Amino acid sequence: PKPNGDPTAMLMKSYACQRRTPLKHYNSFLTEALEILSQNAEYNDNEGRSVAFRRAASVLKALPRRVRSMQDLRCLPCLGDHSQRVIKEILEDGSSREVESTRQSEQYQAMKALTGIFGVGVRTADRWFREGLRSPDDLIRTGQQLNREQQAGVQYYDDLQKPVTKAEADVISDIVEKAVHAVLPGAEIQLMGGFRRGKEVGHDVDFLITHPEEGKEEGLMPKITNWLKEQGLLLYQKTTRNSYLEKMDGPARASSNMDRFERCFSIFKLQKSHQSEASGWRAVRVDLVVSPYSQFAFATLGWTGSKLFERELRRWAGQEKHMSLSSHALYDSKQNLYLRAKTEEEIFAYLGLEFIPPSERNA
Ligand code: DCP
Ligand code: MG
Repeated sequence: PKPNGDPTAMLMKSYACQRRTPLKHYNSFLTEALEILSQNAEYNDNEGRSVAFRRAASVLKALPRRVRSMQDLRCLPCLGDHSQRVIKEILEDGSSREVESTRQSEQYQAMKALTGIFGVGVRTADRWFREGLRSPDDLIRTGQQLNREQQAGVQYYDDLQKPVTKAEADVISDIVEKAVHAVLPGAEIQLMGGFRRGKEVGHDVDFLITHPEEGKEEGLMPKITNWLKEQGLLLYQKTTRNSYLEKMDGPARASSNMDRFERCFSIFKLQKSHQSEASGWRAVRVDLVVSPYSQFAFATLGWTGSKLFERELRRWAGQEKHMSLSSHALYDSKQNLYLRAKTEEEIFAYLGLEFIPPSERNA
C-alpha cells in the first residue's frame, strides 16, 4: 500500500530490462495498435519514433491488469503524447483512426509483404515500393534482380510466412543436436530467441552452439552444414565467419547490436509428421550461431531477446553504468577492463540489475 494507493504505478521502472514482461499480458488491444505505428515508423526510416512506440507498448505489456481508463496510466514511464492520444482514442472509440488507416495503407501492406521476404530489408523494400512493386509476385513478374538469399526467400515465401510451432522447433533441435554431435562430440547446443522465452510460435528457430574446450568450436560451422547437406536437410545456407577481435571490436563496437560470431542463416527442409499432408515437407528458417565458451554467457543473453529487451540492456549499460554490452563481452569504461562471466546471472549482477528469467524478457 503506497501513499497514492496505486502500487503498480509506483513500481514501474523505465528501462525494459528492469521489469518483468511475461509473454501473455492484459493489454494486447493497445500494444498491437502501438506496434503497428512502431513498425510503420521503421518502414519510414524513423528509428526514434519507432522505438518510442515500442517502448510505450512494452510498458503496457508489463502491467498486471487491463488498462480501462487514462487514469490507469498515471505515473507510467515511456508514454509520450502521441502514444497517449492513440490509447485514449482506443479506450473511448474502440479503435484509433491513425492505426486503422496505417494498417490499410498501400505502403504499410506492401512494405510488410516485401520485408517479409527472407533477405529483404527496409531499404530494398522501400526502393521496390517506389518503383511500383507491391508483392513477391510483382518481383517475379517484372524479373527483378535478386541475390541468392532473396531468390530463396521468394521461392519459399509461402512456407516462411507460416509460423514455426514449438513442436517443429523441437524436431529441428533434435536434428541440429544430431548434426553437431556427429561432427563434434561434447559440443553444447541451446535453443535461443523467442522459443527460449517460452513462445509457442516463431518466425524462425535460433540455436547457439559452443564447446567447453575453448578453440574446439573453431571451424565448426562448415562441418555442421556439410553434414546437414549430405542428409538432404538444407534448402539454403549462407555462413558468415567469426570476425570478432577483442582488441579491435571491443569497447568501440560493443554498443552495436550486430554481433560477429560465426553464423549460418539457413532454410531447413523439414519432413512433416503427417504423411497425408499434400506435400511431405515444409521450409523453415533456422539460424545457427557458434560462440567460443568464454563468450557463451554473453551470447546467450544477447540471443535470447526480445529485441527491445536487448536494446534496453545495452542502453542501461551505457547510460547508467558506463559499460558497453555486446553478445561477446561486457566492458567497464570506468575501470578500463572486460568483465568475465560464466552465467547470465553474473552479467545482470555486474549491471546492477535484478536477474530477469528468459520467460519474462518478452518486452
Ligand atoms: N537479436 C538482436 N538483434 C538483432 C537480431 C537478433 O538482439 N538485430 C537477438 C534478439 C532476438 C534473437 O536474437 O530475440 C533472435 O532474433 P529473432 O529475429 O529470431 O527474434 P525472436 O526469436 O525473438 O522472434 P521470432 O519468434 O520472430 O523468431
Ligand atoms: Mg527467432
